[in-house]
This record gives sequence, C-alpha cells and structure tokens, in this order.
Amino acid sequence: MSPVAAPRVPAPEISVVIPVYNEQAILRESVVGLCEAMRGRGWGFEVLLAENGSKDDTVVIADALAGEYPEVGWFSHPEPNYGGALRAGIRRARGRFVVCEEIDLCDVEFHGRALELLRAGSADMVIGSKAMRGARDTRPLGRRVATRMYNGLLRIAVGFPGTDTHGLKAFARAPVAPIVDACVVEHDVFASELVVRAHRGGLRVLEIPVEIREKRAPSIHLLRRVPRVLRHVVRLVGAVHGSHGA
Ligand SMILES: Nc1nc2c(ncn2[C@@H]2O[C@H](COP(=O)(O)OP(=O)(O)O)[C@@H](O)[C@H]2O)c(=O)[nH]1
Ligand SMILES: [Mg+2]
Repeated sequence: MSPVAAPRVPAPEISVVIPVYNEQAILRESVVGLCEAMRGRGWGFEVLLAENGSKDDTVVIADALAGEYPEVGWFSHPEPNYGGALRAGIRRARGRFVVCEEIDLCDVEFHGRALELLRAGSADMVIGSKAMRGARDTRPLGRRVATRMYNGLLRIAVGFPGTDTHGLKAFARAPVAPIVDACVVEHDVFASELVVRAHRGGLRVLEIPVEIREKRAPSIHLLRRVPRVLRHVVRLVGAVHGSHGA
C-alpha cells in the first residue's frame, strides 16, 4: 500500500480536511456519510484524511475509501501532532474553500451554512461555535466548562474576542493560506492560533452556532491535555505578540 493517496477529482470547490487518529470504529461510516451527503447537495469536493501513526486499521480503511470514492485522499503526517496533521492537510487542499472537520462530527449542515456565507463574500472565515447563543452542545458538562475556560484564557492571554476556536471552521483558502504559514504553535493550539491570527490580521471572521453531537467520546482524556495546552498557549502569547514573527 502506498503511504499516500491523493483525491482523483479535478479542481474541487470545497476541500474538507479531517485529522484522524485511531478511528477504525467510525472512519468508514463517517466518510461514506459525508461523501454521500455532499454528493447529494451537488457540491464539487475532496476529502483529505490527515492521519498520523494510527495503531489500528485507520490507514487500511482510509486507503480502501480512497479507492471507492475519487473525492477521498489520505496521507500520514510523520509526527504525532494533531495541529501538524491539520496544517499539512490544509496545505494539500486545492479547493477555493476549506472546511476543517472532525471525524466524530462531520456536520454537513454546518458546511452548507458556512459555504453560503463564504460564497456570498460575507466572511473570509466561518467558525462553528459550540458556546455562542443558539449553539447546542450535547457533550458532558466537564467538556462544556473546559471550552468556556479555554476561551476565557484566550480572551485574557491574546484578547480573542470570539466564543470558540477549536473544532468546525470553514474559510476561503486564498486569504487564509498565508496565515496558516505564519502559525508556529503545534498540537491542539494550532487551531486557536489560526483563528486568533485571522482576527488580528483583519480578516472577516464570523461565528455561527452549531449543534454538537459526537459519534463517540473523545479519545484523549480532558485532564491529560491540560498541561500541554497551557504550554502551547504561553507559546501562542509570545508568537502573536511578536517574539516569534507576526
Ligand atoms: N492526525 C491526528 N488526528 C487526531 C489526533 N488526535 C485526535 N485527532 C482527530 O481529531 C478529531 C477530534 O478528536 P476528538 O478525539 O473527537 O477530540 P475533541 O476535539 O476534543 O472532540 C478527530 O477526527 C480525531 O480523529 C492526532 O494526534 N493526530
Ligand atoms: Mg470529538
């Protein structure tokens, strides 16, 4: 099996980038559901699965899906790094618009609403917020509280004015590509750096409420993430305040 399979569709309008790690249980069902729903809406799209070092059958399933669906491609990022894989996926994206997804969400309704705003030129980036008015977050209380605490931290640390940075987002590739290149923080906090830099760079960032229904519980325990996230937020503060580039 080759270590990478590029999508076989020419010039898609939409690139859906999905970091995946040890997702054999839901990968097939999620990708098939996503592709069928997007085909059903008549969209030209590609799906890029950004894997790194899965120890289960994720890669075997991803490769089979790429064989069955010309829209689907996958690659393995060499380091164990969610943000690195997401960033590499965005760099491979060819669409005019890029949607950052999660395999346990695959919310095509969000794609539709975000695309409408992006196509109309009403925004450069659309964030699917779990925490704004109108959102419906069915995750356990601890994770909902963590989202709000993390957002409060970003507000204090870097003046982030929104309600959510992690999770679903869609953007126009051309204005956001240089911001992706400017990001320096890895792992979970890359997603936040991207949104924070988009705000600070004067892009039109719009939040819309989403309904979160995870297909399974998260793979990493919440508390185990905290020390690394805090270290990376410190790095983010340095980065956006100029010590690590603009
Ligand atoms: N490439 C890659 N993807 C990951 C990694 N950890 C989680 N993911 C993917 O990131 C998405 C969100 O992960 P999840 O466990 O649901 O965490 P949540 O964001 O807190 O809900 C899923 O598509 C996962 O497969 C990782 O280390 N590398
Ligand atoms: Mg999840």
